[in-house]
Amino acid sequence: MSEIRNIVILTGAGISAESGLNTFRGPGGLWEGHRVEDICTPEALARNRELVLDFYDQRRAALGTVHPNPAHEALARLDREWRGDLLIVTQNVDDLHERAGAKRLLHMHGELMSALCEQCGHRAGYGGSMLDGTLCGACGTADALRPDIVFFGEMPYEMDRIDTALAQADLFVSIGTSGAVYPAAGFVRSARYHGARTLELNLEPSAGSYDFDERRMGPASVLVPAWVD
Ligand code: BJW
Repeated sequence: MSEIRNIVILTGAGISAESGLNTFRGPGGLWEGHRVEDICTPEALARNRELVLDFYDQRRAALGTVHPNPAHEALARLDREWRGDLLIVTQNVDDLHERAGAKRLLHMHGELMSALCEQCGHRAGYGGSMLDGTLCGACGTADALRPDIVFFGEMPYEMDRIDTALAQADLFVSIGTSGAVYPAAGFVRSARYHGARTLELNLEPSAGSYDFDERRMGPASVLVPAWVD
């Protein structure tokens, strides 16, 4: 990697699968028997508020039972040791990258362990239930907290920072994502357009697999440490 200085890494649900968290698509990848695209919308939250808040309360609680796997640990090692610029852009709402020790990380689709106030837009770390009428710490409104998760039709976080990093990347690596959801699915083309080399690490080829210069297929817990080391 001698000619490489700036690295952007995109991760998806596949990197956390071997930690025991379900992916969204493919066999068994259903959200309570529904397509994620039908449920993860602001409209569905408005229609079924209690159901959705309860579902995320349970997901938040379940995070405590899972642990980072060798793929998260390898990326955290790379983050610690890489002297050039590096940005891990995760689509995942779990906190396994940070628990493995990654620092140069952003959550473009939000975080399970954070709440968003629908009244004032304040975002803050949150570990409890959103069904108990907790007041927003910033504006004091009750019953206005929702999961800080980017639903379909909402703008992902930190797009300016991501676009800048993609434009400066020498290497773009995509790990464990199906390439079914935009704008993340378009990052490979953007990085290539700006001259980056592109690599996909996945269990099976993603929707945009042939946009990558190189593809390696297998479980993330094996492929990612092998690539990093
Ligand atoms: C392994 C493995 C192992 C398994 N090792 N690998 C029509 C055309 C184009 C776009 C649109 C369209 N209509 C609407 C849109 C836009 C829409 C969209 O993309 N829709 C598609 C369905 C078509 N996107 C949006 O609305 C986004 N916002 C937006 O576009 O704003 C406007 C904008 C304009 C201009 C610039 C920027 C923005 C918002 C998307 C929000 C997504 N939110 C979710 C929330 C889930 C909440 C929850 O957790 O409950 O984010 S949906 C869900 O999908 C989640 C994920 O982050 C995301 C991606 O899924 P991911 O990670 O790829 O998982 P899977 O399951 O799909 O794939 C897993 C992969 O792992 C597979 O490939 C396996 O092979 C692999 N794998 N085991 C390695 N052991």
